[in-house]
Amino acid sequence: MIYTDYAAAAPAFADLLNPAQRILLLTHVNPDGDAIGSMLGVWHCLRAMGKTAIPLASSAIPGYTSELPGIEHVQVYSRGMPLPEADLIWLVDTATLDRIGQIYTDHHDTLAARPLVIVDHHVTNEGGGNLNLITPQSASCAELLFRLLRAMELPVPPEAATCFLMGVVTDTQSFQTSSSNPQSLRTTADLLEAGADNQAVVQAVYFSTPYSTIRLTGAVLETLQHEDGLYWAVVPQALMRETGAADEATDEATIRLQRVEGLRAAVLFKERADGTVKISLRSKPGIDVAAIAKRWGGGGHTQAAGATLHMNLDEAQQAVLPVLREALAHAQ
Ligand SMILES: [Mn+2]
Repeated sequence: MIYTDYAAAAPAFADLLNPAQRILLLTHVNPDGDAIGSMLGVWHCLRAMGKTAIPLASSAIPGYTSELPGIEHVQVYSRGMPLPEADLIWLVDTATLDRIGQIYTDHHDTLAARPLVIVDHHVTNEGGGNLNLITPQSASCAELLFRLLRAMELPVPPEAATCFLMGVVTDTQSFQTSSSNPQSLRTTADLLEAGADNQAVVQAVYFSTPYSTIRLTGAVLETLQHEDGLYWAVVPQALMRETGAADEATDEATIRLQRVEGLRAAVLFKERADGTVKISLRSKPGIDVAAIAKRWGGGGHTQAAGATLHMNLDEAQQAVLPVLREALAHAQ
């Protein structure tokens, strides 16, 4: 069953959740603030209900989430680890099951054998769970979860509210994204009233950038090229090594790219240690980058999407830039 409205979904979620005692919480690989904030916010709520919940990240958490309340309970999966016992799996902020990463690769049979609930806001999510709430209009998964839990009349402790606020603030970039809407602002007001620590989130997201990230961002912006409204930059693996920047550090460059006047679409090509190339696509309304990312098995949102390309940096640029040029030409 796929719901798009949290209030309509609430009774069905309560039916599945009430008998469950051990709940495994999962989210996407290379988790961002919305992934971790969503997962940990739900964890606090389930714990307040007296349930055992296990938040398991597929890969390392971003540095700015490292001080969220309860973060020490998040386990990080490593290859070959057994999957914790659970009678329900709750997947958040993840468009497709294979986006769970190595956990999916190692345990897809186990995952398929257990009841799965999905709450997500990615437009490309096709709803592979036994029960799904998918609301692409929601600017973050965290705000959708908060509204769902409230509709289920479940307790949302202040620590949960702080985690959910992390999701809202990072996915909307503090209400700068085109997905930000009156509902996100109302939900944020409710989160603050529920005791969310806004200053802690703001400090972590905006005033704790590692020096190595700033240095990397400068070097990446040196590679910036453009052609009409199309902007792109590259991050060779050597640059990651030279600056010692963390994997998530390139997010800062992606945010900077979007600030250029007259930009219609942008792409950051990042060479990963395994030789694949991660593309991060951003666009202005009228250009659907989720559809473009899908060509290479990626996904995301209409104005912000990504994919992994199994080719080198040069080949990736030769593959992606013509597709973007065509998308821009068609949108004119
Ligand atoms: Mn999200």
